[in-house]
Formats: sequence, C-alpha cells, structure tokens
Amino acid sequence: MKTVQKIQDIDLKKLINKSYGDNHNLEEKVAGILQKIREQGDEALYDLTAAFDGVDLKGSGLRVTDQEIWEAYKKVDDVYLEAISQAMNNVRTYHEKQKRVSWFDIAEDGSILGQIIRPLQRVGIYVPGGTAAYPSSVLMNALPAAVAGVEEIVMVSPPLKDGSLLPEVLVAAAECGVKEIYKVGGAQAVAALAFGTATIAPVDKITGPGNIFVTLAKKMVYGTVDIDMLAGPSEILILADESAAPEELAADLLSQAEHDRLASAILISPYSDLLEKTVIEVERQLEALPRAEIARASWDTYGAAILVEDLEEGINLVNRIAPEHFELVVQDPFAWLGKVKNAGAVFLGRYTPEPVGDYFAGPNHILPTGGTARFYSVLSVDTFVKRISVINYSEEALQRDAAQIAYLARKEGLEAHARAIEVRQKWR
Ligand code: HSO
Ligand code: ZN
Repeated sequence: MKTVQKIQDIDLKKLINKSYGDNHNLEEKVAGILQKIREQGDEALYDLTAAFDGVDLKGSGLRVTDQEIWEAYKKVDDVYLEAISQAMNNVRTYHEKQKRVSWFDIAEDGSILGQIIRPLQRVGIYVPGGTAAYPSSVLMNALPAAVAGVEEIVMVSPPLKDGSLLPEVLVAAAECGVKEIYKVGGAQAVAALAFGTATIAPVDKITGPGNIFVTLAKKMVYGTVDIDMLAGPSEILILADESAAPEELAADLLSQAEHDRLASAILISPYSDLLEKTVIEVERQLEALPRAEIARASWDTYGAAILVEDLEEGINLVNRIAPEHFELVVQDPFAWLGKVKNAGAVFLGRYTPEPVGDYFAGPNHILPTGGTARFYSVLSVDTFVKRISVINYSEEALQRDAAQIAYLARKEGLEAHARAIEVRQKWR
C-alpha cells in the first residue's frame, strides 16, 4: 500500500515527469510519417491506416458517409441522446459567455482604433480512438468552435478494426453540426489536416488531445497551422481538509487514474489521518473497478498522498505542480480560490467531483497537463478566433504625430518609413 509522504520527501519531477520532451526516436518516426503524407497524400493515408489501424479503407473511402451517420443514430439509445443533448446545452451556454466583442474607440481628433474578432475558417478536431474515443471530447472541441463561428469543422478519428467509428462519437459529432468526418488517426491524420491531401483540405488549426504520436505531430506542424496545446495524460490534484470524506476523495482520485497508466492522482492535506484513510480507501475501491489494472498502474507510479504543514503550504505546492484538474475540498473553498495561480480547472467543494466537469457542467475538459497550466489555458472560444487590429488615423492626428513617427523611423534607419509619413504632410 502507498505510504503517506511528507512534502520534503517528494520528488515532484518524478511525479509529473511525463513530458514529451525526450523522444528522439519517436520524433524521427513521426517526422517520417509527416513526410510521407506530404509526398504521397491520400495513398499514404490508406497505407498507414492499414499498417497502424489494421483496416483497408481503399474500397469505402476515408470520409464518413451520411449513410454511416444514419446507421450510427440507429445504434444509440434515447437515454444517450437525452444525456448528450443536455450536456451540449450546458457546454454551449457556458462557452457563449466567452464570446468576445469587436470594439472601436473614437478619439477626439477623429481617429478610430479598434479590434475585430474573426473566427478561424477551417479547423480540425482530433478525437482519439479505442477506449479513449470519448463522445464528450467531441462536444468539448466542436461546440466552442461552433460558438466562435468557425464555418468548417472537420473531425478525424482512427477507425476501429471493422473500419467504423464508434456510433456514439458519430452521433455526438452530427449533433454538434460537424459535417466532415474522416476515418484517420495518429500522426498521419495530423499531417493530412496540416498539409492537405486530395481528399482532406488543409485546416487552419488542429485541436484536441491524442496519444504521443499525435502530440508530437501537432508540435511539428505548429507554424504551418496553429494548435491548441500539447496535452498529455490526465491529472487530478486534491487539496483537502478534515471536512473531506476519504471515500469521496478516493473515488475522485481513481476517476482520473482510470484514464491512463500515465495519469496522475495526488492528494495533499495537512491531516495525516485523512491521508491514511484515503489511501486505504483507494485500495478498497480499486478492487471493484473494471479498469483496475490501468488505475492501479497509474496510482502506483504517479499517485501520491502528501502531508503538508497547513493549507497555505498545500496551495503553494499546488501552484508548483500546476495540475490539470484541481479539487479544493475544504470547508470554505472560495476563501482559497484567490491563491490559485496555476491550474487548468478548479473544482470547488464536496459536491463538485471532477467528472461533473468532464461531462456536464459546461466548462471545457480539454485542459493543459504536465505542468503546462503555468502558461496554457483551457480550450475555449478564444482558441478558435483571431483578433485583428483596426487603425484609422484622421488627418489631424497624422499632422500632429508625423514628426515623432518620422523621427523614430529614421532612428531605425528606415527612410522610406519616414517618407510615407511625410509625403502626406505636403497636402496641407
Ligand atoms: N478527464 C479527461 C476528459 C474526459 N473524462 C473525457 C472522461 N471523458 C480530461 O483530462
Ligand atoms: Zn476524465
């Protein structure tokens, strides 16, 4: 069983050291895949899908047909449709609030300065395959893009062995208004979205989490297209006081541990009794989990119960770790919120277990991991828009500022800049 550790005995780097920094072999492989797609387009997509996913799509094609969507609807039940539609409402409503407005300032001299917001035109959303093909992630990608006003939302996801995509994933995509879906995954899908092939037109941005191949590919195509972030395995970090219930804390830790062997689940508290009881609870609950094997691997390597002096020290540690999900299970969570500097999302109080956010409340579940919450933000409507500056100088303003602008231009040795200003002074 895991032992409770004191803060000074913790090797933080080990706990969250899952960064994709040192992957030279894989990087070479991924670079090879990108190159192949660039040179051979669709043909390479078919080849690599046969090689990696074990499916030959040459007969049926890469794109999901209306017929397949129709078939998918027949396979899902009403309870699913109702749950997904309620979740969609919540997610859409929340993201509507993130919309920014364009603005213009009119100065007394008649000049107008402003900023206009424009959606990206075409974006690609990546949905992982296999047991990580989450319909909820379709919503979390597609709805903010739709709210932002993106016209073309393209989805890619690796096919199952029979050449299909999960019906729940297809239905979620259709419900969100995604009209272009391709059965490709991995680095090859990212490459196709970035460079384009005969079948898949290139996009402006690629979002959504994936495995290490996908993540490395996103890193490498950044610049050709934009990306949302480099996301790794899930994490949960809980800061709890004596008001928390070990049974609930253990359940929350396991809710993230079951995602991935590399997921991390950490509990921090000044109460050693609470830590010890929770560790025992984790063991007990693990026995009854269908994905116990994955959750145990995660808990054994990247799980921790850490004793701190007080909540103040606890929150400092949280900020150093910069977790993806941060649960504040203390008596007065709002009193501590002001001290949170680095976290992807904060879950306050006993009645906000992390899965509330994964599926339903409204905020996005595509979040920075691996300490990158220091500089990345949660996926949002902002992910899908650009800001464009607007400048309209009046004659009065130009006459007033001309000398200073020309002076600065000449300081930089840029005479033509200065003359573009001064040529207009001759009008007077
Ligand atoms: N917790 C995951 C998202 C997710 N959970 C999808 C369930 N389904 C993000 O870290
Ligand atoms: Zn989750």
